[in-house]
Amino acid sequence: MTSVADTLLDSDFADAVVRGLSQPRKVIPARYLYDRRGSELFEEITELPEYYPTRTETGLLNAHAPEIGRIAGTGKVVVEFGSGSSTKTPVFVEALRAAAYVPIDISASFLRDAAARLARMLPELDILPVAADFTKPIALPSAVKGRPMIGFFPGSTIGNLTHAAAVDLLRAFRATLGGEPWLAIGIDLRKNPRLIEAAYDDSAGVTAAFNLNLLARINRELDGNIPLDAFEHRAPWNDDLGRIEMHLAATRDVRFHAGGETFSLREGETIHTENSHKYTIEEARLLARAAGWRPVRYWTDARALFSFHLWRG
Ligand code: AVI
Repeated sequence: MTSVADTLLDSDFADAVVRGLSQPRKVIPARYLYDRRGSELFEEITELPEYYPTRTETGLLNAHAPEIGRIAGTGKVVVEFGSGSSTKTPVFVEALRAAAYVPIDISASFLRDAAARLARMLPELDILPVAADFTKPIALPSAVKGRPMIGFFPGSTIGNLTHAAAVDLLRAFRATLGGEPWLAIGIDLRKNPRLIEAAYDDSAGVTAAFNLNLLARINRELDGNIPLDAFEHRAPWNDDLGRIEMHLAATRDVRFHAGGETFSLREGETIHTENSHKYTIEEARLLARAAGWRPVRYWTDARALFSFHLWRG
């Protein structure tokens, strides 16, 4: 069934595609990678041998969530931003002995499924889902307003934003949580670029399928006729900007229509579809301060692949 949110999203998608493909450097915002198929492919990515972030962060949470509870205090309302499938949630809400859990996600259907799954696992937990765009300040359910809050933002999703947008988002989190909140956030670390490139261009081709699904989505939803065999996935490390990028590169000159417009790309020209910024520990702490948060503690794994931080508002 199509909800109001889905309908709004569709017209946003059309605008973003037409605008993004009309520019000299073609770009489509990364959030459009996540239709149902894209979300399924992303779940597959998280289990790939090369994709170290999910496994490493899960290890950090298993090892340190009780300590986070001891430092921040238990019995708070846990607000998860962009909760998705909520896979890392149980260990966190249990260690924090959460008074309630508020998952926020743009996809109402994903939210419903994840909340139902979590309710079966943790029947005692009060779950109050909110379908909203978490990049803007959000009014939380009145049942939890004014209660002590801890935001939960795992997965290094913060890395998908430019530095300026990341600061804005972290400020919006403070506004949403209100009072003197805490934030528990996962941030992927800068490391040997070869390791990062492998994580974003895996040997099984799942990340390539995830990226190319965006073109298939345009064909499906925006009446497009993009020849998918004229594009390939690329994931170059950009050392100056400290980020891995995803692009869809034309393997030959190509012309197609989508969203009622006609577009053409020369061989080698790309559509930029995602950035995933990597931070040093000091950069992550600076990011916190720039957004009005005070870094309290952080944890990393033995190989320094990934970091998990606790901040105070
Ligand atoms: C969702 N986000 C944190 C992922 C990342 O690692 O930047 C998205 C992703 N793109 C390709 N692989 C994973």
